[in-house]
Amino acid sequence: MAQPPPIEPVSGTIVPRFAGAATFCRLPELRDVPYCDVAILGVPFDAGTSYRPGARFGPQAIRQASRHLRTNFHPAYDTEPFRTLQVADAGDVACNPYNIEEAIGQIEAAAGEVLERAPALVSLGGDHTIAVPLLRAVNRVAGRVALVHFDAHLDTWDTYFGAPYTHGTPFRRAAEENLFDDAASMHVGIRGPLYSRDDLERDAELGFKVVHCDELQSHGVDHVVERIRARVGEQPLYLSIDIDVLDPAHAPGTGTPEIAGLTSRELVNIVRGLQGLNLVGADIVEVAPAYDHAEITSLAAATIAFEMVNLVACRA
Ligand SMILES: [Mn+2]
Repeated sequence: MAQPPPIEPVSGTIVPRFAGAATFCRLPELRDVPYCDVAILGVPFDAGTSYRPGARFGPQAIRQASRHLRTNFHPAYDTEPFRTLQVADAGDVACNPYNIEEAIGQIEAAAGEVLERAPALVSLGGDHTIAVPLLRAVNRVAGRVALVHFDAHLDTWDTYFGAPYTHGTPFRRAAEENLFDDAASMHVGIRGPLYSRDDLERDAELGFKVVHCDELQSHGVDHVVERIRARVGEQPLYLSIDIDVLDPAHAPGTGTPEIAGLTSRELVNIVRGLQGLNLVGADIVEVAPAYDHAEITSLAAATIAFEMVNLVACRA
């Protein structure tokens, strides 16, 4: 039996974009669709933050900002993503705000359930702690992924105040659990001072390559895109995007801002350069709306999440 066409969001030319469903891009909910190609999952967890808290309110802020997007046709990809793919909002993970380990289990289980229905998952954080359970869930269906991590910070520290699971440590835990292919993984956008002279060395021991922000400044977007594409190849790709990779002028609403970062145009253009790669999972994390102004940060995050859907649509 032929698959029915996707259930699309109501067009913004029929119902104004400020009205209608409160889901991501006003999409249908996962429970209301007969099948799903890409699921959007909110992960409102921020008990792993080391400085400003508040990313628990990220998913709803990103959904609210996503109303503004015109989603019928994307000229940069030549796609009609919600017409060629069934995309649906899977709601939020109910995670314990007082117990990090329990929350991690809940996130892993919820992401696993969604991945039983949808082959690709785009998660909205939440702080960066959530990357560990998300990578575990993606790993079970896609194997060891190529991990491309956009962030001002390495996020490969060992512990904070004795805690192993925090928003500064997810990729050390993920490396210990062998969740990504260390020969195909990299950080992009790293900058700023570090806790210790050894931080970069310890990070390199995990196999990561680093595109420092200065390299982007000196060599440009196309060069960075080439480096990523050469490293990832045809492997299943997981993109983890900490919104603080953007300069605070482009993303003030975040927990640990770091000046001299990417512009939103640079980030969007790098993502667009990844067309054709085999994206299986993504997260956009660290949007903390209490520090945002005029939805600058949440609109950037919503747009990036939509770009991710278009990357999947390119291969459909
Ligand atoms: Mn991070």
